[in-house]
Amino acid sequence: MSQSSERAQRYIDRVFETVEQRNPNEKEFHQAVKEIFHSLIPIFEKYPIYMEQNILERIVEPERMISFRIPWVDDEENIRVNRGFRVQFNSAIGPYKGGTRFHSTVNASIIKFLGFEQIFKNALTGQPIGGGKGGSDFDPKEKSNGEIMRFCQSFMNELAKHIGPNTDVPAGDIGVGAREIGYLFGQYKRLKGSYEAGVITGKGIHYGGSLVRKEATGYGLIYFVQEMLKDQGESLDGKTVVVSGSGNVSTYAMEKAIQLGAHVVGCSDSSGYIYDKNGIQLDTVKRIKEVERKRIKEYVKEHTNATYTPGFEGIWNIPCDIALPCSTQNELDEKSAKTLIHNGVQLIGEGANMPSTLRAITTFVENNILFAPAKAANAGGVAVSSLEMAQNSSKISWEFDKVEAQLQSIMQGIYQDCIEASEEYGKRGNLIIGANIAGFLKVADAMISQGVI
Ligand code: NDP
Ligand code: 2IT
Repeated sequence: MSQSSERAQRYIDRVFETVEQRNPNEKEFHQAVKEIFHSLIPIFEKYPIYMEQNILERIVEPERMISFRIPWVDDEENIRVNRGFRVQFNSAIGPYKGGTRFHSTVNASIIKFLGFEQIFKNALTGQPIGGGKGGSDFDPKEKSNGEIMRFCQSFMNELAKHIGPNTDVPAGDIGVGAREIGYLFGQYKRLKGSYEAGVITGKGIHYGGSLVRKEATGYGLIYFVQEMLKDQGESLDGKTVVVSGSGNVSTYAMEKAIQLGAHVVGCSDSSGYIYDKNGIQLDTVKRIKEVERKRIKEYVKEHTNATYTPGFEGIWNIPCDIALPCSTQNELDEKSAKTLIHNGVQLIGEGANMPSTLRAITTFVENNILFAPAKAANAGGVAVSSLEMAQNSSKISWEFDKVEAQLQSIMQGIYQDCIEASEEYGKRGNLIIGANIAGFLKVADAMISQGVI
């Protein structure tokens, strides 16, 4: 090891220790930080200014972390209490921007890992958006429509004090889709007494939403995968694809993959997975999930050739060319990675945030599997959110084709930036290093220009 790389390593180790001490027991946050830090040594070797400016210690500390009580009344008139969060992580390149997650597992660690990832993802889009994230440990499953609405209103009663079109712009994530965004926006509008459409994204088309936002993360993921395959002289046509989850990201990843000629044979929810060797019938999945809000196992009642297996991790046993983890963090571990490789997988595209464990990632890299990391591959959602903000501030709405073309061009740009950064730092084709470096540099340079912030 050269002297400069030893120095860089010591700096990274010292800051990582501080992160562990300052944020005890936040294992997901530690994991996200570790994943990025690993990639940065070549930058610090080449440009010691980032160490001299102590950028790392600044960037891992949120500008602000808000935690609040959400009291609400259920249908049986019990008073319930949940905990809400918003992390306003970094505003060096624009207002805080990032989704809102409602899931029973949400805690400070989950929100901070998501907010931290969001900083670099948002930078990669090339749009002027900083990093933030929010959510609650509220579990939307089995709740009535009225309960969801009252919860959203109570959540917004506090959140409204901290957000705005030029300060912090939430959107959806797990458990927060068009219905919840509508309730959140409606309450914000009542509280403010003015129509500030750009305060939240993922809105319905009839009240300020953007065409293609619903499809954006899934479509964007497939556009990114398409670029990777193009570089290999290949395409999606005829590839066998498995997609975990059956929510927003999964559904539209499946839709675009099918449009491009892929054969999608499996998807899942948190209870189990389905395998349909004839190809998943997406209309059925959409009806079950988007309209009826039921479990994925209902699918096999209508498609009797398909099978349902309980336990969501088993989905990685299905042989495929392309695996797209699109449900949640750490859903794909080392064992599943080995199974996928054993079955001949060619490419992994992360639609979810941090879906692969660190050991799974190492396994894929060591076996030369093409790997699209989340912060690059799933950036299409937030990119179109930014286009929604642009439409809101100019008070016009763009046609579907125009937004979709911009999404594709943004995903191509992200791919190019990642490839170039991976090349410059000696690891051509390693998109993990490429994404981390390209995202980091944009934010770090903006921070340095703005003084000690
Ligand atoms: P949805 O709520 O629409 O769907 C989530 C899907 O994942 C469901 O099928 C759900 O199953 C499954 N799932 C959720 N949690 C778990 C869990 N703990 N274990 C197993 N399965 C689980 O969310 P999205 O599609 O919006 O989000 C999916 C992922 O993509 C998340 O990691 C999110 O952060 C990420 N993402 C989302 C973006 C967006 O624009 N929406 C943008 C970029 C990334 P069940 O219904 O049974 O819970
Ligand atoms: O993880 C993500 O990028 C999102 N949930 C979307 C964020 C957004 O602001 O559209």
